[in-house]
Amino acid sequence: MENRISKIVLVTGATSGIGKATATLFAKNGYDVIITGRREDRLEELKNKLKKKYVVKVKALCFDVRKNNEVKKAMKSLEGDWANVDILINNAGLAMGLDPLHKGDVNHWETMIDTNIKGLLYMTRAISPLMVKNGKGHIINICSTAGHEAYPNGNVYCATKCAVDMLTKTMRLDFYKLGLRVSQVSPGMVEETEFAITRFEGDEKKSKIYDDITPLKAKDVADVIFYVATRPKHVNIQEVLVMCTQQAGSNFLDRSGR
Ligand code: NDP
Ligand code: 8X3
Repeated sequence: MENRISKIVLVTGATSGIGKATATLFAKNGYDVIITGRREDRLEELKNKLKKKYVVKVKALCFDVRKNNEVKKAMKSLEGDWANVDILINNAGLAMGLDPLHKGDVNHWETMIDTNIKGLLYMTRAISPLMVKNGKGHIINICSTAGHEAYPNGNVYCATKCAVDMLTKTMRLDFYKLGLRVSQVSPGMVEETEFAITRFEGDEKKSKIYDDITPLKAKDVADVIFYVATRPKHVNIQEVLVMCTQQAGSNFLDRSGR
């Protein structure tokens, strides 16, 4: 294993947005990447593109992070070098709905809890034992400003990201004496993603939340994740909170125009 030249990075939720931009940036820099998501056509398209453009190895795994049996099966399918994931980027996640709690949709809540919290846990449970055995590895969780600050109608989404924040902190306590790094990147608003269209279930009008502000772009967040992942072994960036210039917090947005 130590003869491996390239490092292996696994990015969950690589079919769009931040995950796709991150997988692309790592491939561009010579990493072999494992890309995951539920949309097989997108995974195949990205896999072919990255292999051709950057001449790296790419493995596409199509599964639902909410289903532990699918997670375990997908991770067990990794053979040889692929099994030794150096960097796990727990990115798959979503918001659904933006309503006060008494009007909330319970199915939305369950989807967010199952994806953002349980999915991250299932992935980490599946990947971390080998990292522990190898005495090295880096887990980078994608949280959000929503995990640090409440905003109106954010209720369950904010709570799931708050859980991610606490899991990052507690995982670090579990792993820091075992040679593993645990980091977290918490972005504010990010465009070039499907975040808004997913939150508002395809309603294009409601999803136009970036018209009067210049938010971060997916590749800005990918840059941060890449920086965090490429520090010397003795350096662990525990957390990066990153927002666009026109955002000062979850509830402080300069919407005076792009
Ligand atoms: P996108 O909707 O563009 O990407 C979400 C990704 O997650 C997709 O690749 C999707 O793939 C994957 N995903 C969702 N549900 C599942 C599931 N059940 N199983 C497997 N994969 C799943 O949004 P973003 O890029 O913005 O989101 C990435 C992360 O960034 C999320 O955790 C989000 O909460 C966080 N974030 C986003 C911000 C923003 O403003 N955009 C700001 C702060 C944090 P597929 O549908 O193919 O399964
Ligand atoms: C995404 C950022 O403010 O829409 O996590 O919740 S926000």
